[in-house]
Amino acid sequence: MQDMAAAMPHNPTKPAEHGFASGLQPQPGAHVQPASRLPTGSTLSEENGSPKTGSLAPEGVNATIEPLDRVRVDSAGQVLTTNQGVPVADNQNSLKYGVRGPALLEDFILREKLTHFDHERIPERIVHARGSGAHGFFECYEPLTDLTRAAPFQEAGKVTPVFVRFSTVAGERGSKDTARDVRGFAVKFYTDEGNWDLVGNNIPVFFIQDAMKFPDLVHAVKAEPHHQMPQAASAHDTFWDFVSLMPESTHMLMWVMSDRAIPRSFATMQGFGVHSYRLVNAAGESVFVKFHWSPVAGTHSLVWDEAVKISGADPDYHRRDLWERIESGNFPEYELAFQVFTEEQAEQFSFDILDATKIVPEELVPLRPVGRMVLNRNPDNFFAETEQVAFCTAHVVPGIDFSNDPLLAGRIHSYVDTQISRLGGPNFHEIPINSPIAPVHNNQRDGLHRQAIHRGRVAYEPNSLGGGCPFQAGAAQGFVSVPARIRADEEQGKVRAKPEKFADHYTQARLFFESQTPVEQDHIASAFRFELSKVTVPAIRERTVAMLRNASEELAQKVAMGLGIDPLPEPLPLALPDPAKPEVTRSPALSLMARPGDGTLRGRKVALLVAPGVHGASLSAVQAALVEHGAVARLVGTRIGRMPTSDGDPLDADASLENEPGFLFDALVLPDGDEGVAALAQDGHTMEFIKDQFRHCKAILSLGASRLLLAKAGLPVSMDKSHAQGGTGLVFADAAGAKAATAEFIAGVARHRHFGREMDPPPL
Ligand code: HDE
Repeated sequence: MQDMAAAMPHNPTKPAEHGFASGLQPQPGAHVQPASRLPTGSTLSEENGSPKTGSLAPEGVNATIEPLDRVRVDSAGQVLTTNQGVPVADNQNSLKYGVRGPALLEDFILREKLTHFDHERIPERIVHARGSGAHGFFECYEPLTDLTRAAPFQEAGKVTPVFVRFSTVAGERGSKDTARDVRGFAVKFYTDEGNWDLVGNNIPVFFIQDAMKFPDLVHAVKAEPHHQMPQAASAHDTFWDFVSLMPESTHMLMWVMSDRAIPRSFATMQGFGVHSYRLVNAAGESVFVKFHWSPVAGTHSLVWDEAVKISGADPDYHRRDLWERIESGNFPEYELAFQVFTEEQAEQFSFDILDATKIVPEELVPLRPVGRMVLNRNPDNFFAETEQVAFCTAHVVPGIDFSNDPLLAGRIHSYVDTQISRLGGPNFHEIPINSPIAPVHNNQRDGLHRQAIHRGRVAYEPNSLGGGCPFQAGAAQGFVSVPARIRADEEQGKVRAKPEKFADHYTQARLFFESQTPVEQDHIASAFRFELSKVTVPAIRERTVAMLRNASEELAQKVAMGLGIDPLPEPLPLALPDPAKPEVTRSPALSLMARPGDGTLRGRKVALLVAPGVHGASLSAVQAALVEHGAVARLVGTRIGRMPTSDGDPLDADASLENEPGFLFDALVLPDGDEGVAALAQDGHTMEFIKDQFRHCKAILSLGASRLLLAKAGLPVSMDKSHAQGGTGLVFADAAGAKAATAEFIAGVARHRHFGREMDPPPL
């Protein structure tokens, strides 16, 4: 080492500088192998190691692991090189003529490093720029060969690897996770017969009916072009100007103003294919299908005040939640269901199944569960996988086909087109995360960044010089489009127009609103009020209220009242004055409350407050019970570190009231112990913490002396009961009743929220 150091260029006037001479570098051969060093369950980011140590997929169910292995890079124990593989002697100093002299142009090492750095960023997605991804698998429950020949659905237990990317729509790549927005829910199935991308959202309808309007919609919702504000928010003039002039958006607005648009986590939201697609079986028979993903953990959302606060304290809230669930083995899981209906049934519906602003109510066509998806592996590298993944509605496999939805038609074009500029050319399918597991053979050649080295002189078909290969698969094996007939064509010819039922803009908006629970309806009204209160042009606010009157008089009135609009404006004229009578006028399945989940606490975060002098044993008992039920139970202290307790061993707080504020947790436990409670009572953060937990309707367990804290926070709770207060989610425990109270609290956490105590506006 000494000899080497002497031979290396270094700055003799700064001996402590990094470099071989500094002594800070590991000696050659002394590199520690990360694999032996990483504790089980630690994350890559923590350890900067490269082997995956999170819970890996059960063997055989993550086929992306092996194909991607050929490109995974592990630098453990390796010497630093240039991109040409030349070992780099000094990674600290550029090449200069003398230590104080000019830098030299011949420094190819510096220039290569800077040039690569200068081009590290690629254009972000025009929509859905902010996203988080995960690997996993899809498992089929039973053979569905009567419906489809698509490879993932051919046998019970058939496993297909997937990569999923969740996203917000409007914000830029670095924007906050908890914006009020639609969430993308894009799934890439690496099937035996090529890649199938189900590029969906967490809301089953869309703002517009025709792809022609998509650029207008996106221009309206994104930050306004003159001053580039607001970021990741629809609460501004141009969005509401556009949608209030597009009554077809009313149904989608109801969903986007509901709590669906502020999910608690990616693991607790549904996903939908949105459009009607087709399933095609081996005999070529086809039916229509709508795709639904439902989370096993239940559908849970945030409340608006919480979402706003989280966006400041942890803009990566959903990304972190997804990462941590997977690292800790609480794998997000979703059930896939089909809604299957025939062409003849579709013709009888009161709405048009080609209209993406309409759902097919579950009461009309029930959901048929067909399989489950488990996300069990975090990406190794965000850029290589989550950023470079390219989803596309045109990626279908034999057994899946399109409907004539005009929005879908535009999408089939748009995704490939955008990838060509975003990923720098036509060969993005060769980027490892995008390349199929099924083999690729065709005569497409060349282009920027070509990876494959095609052998031989044949790049055309038909050929005899290559033995006719690659040869056409034929109808039995290859993709065949459904030979669907288009009846109206002959009378109408080419038109720029819509079918009549598309003009019924309000029936399903009403269905959605009326199917919500009163709490959800209140939240929808408050969201409209909030968003429209940010609109500066009064005519836009009034036009929106005029539009809402056609969907729900009650909602329109509430919103108008909140905005000081009196009298109500005339309802907007109806495009279709006499729409068909709907089959269903209430659909309980549309409420978030319809899917409470599996009743476990998996993935929920509970804060247990600590300060020097709390009673340790009672708090530890609650913590153990929470962990047993799958919760992440963290000790949040007046500071981090060890805290003496009143009764024995110290407790170790790994979070503080300052660095993990209350709204980041799903529930709260307040400790017993006079001294500790007094210390907590002196810290203003404690009061904020408790008030937020209360205001956001979360379960609270108060042990022994901690009642004092609730009283000091001025919460409107009766203090003389020793147990749960009905549906309020507040549980008080004394030493004798601690076990029963803990059980009651755990049930309260599983219920997610206790809206019985919600007040609008919030009390002082
Ligand atoms: Fe997209 N959409 N979209 N979209 N979309 C994109 O593709 C587009 C629509 C959706 O995680 C873009 O690679 C058009 C509906 C998701 O990478 C772009 C129309 C639904 C994602 C594009 C729609 C979606 C995108 C931007 C109307 C739900 C993120 C970058 C005709 C069913 C995928 C990119 C990911 C991304 C076009 C409407 C879902 C520009 C033209 C409806 C989840 O190609």
